[in-house]
Amino acid sequence: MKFLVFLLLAGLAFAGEADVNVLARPHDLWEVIYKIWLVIAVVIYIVVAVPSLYFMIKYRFKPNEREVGDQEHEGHWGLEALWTIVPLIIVLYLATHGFALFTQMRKPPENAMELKVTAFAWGWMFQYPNGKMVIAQAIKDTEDKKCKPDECYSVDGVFQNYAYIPAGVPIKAVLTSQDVIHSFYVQPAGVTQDMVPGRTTYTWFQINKPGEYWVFCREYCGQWHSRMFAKLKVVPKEEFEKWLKGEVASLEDKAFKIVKNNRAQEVVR
Ligand SMILES: [Cu+2]
Repeated sequence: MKFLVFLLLAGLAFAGEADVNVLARPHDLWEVIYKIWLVIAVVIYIVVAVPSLYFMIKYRFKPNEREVGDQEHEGHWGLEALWTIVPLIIVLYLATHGFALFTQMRKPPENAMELKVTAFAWGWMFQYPNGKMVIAQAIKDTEDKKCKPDECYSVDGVFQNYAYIPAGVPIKAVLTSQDVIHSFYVQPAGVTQDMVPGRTTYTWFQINKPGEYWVFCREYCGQWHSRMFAKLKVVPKEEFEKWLKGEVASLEDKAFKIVKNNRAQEVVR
């Protein structure tokens, strides 16, 4: 019993140790659990498959041999106990560890910045704590099926739909949708969360390394689902603050006007 308690605590304690020097969180937690499950799954597979194969060959049907089956052996207590207790321990460990990681993934850190994200067919609206807004939507003629991701989002060769994110700061994304169900996927952080009309859901992530990262819709939502992506521009915190205050020329405003015009045309049509 003590051993079981130790195992449960070990699962919890281990889950708490996350490397903060990773590219993005909570992806690091997924990595940990993926590796552990993979090793355990492979070991179980070998333990089950190799003897099965051996017995299949050794005790295969042969005419006039053991045709009535084995009448002499009646189970083995030691073996029964072994293959009940060992899997039980493994399952308890996986369950506790999995639950501990799940809790971490559902609980945004205290200092998280709140970012409201609203999905629509087919694009995203990002709203920052001070009210600043970025609309990410394919702004080229979307009937041109050949336009590549960067082209669909560019005006005069400049990519427009950047949502700025401070590096190394946890972001709590509060999600909803204007029309149908979409799903918010932050590629490097490995988080996916449904965005449901009339409901608010959330997820959190943190990207530590400045750069450009993709956000995709992961719920098939209609004709241009495949165009539904945005780019996160992760910049150092000071740069982000400047951008947030509008001290950096905002290409997004230009994009917003184009989007508004496009949408107005759509309504007229
Ligand atoms: Cu979508």
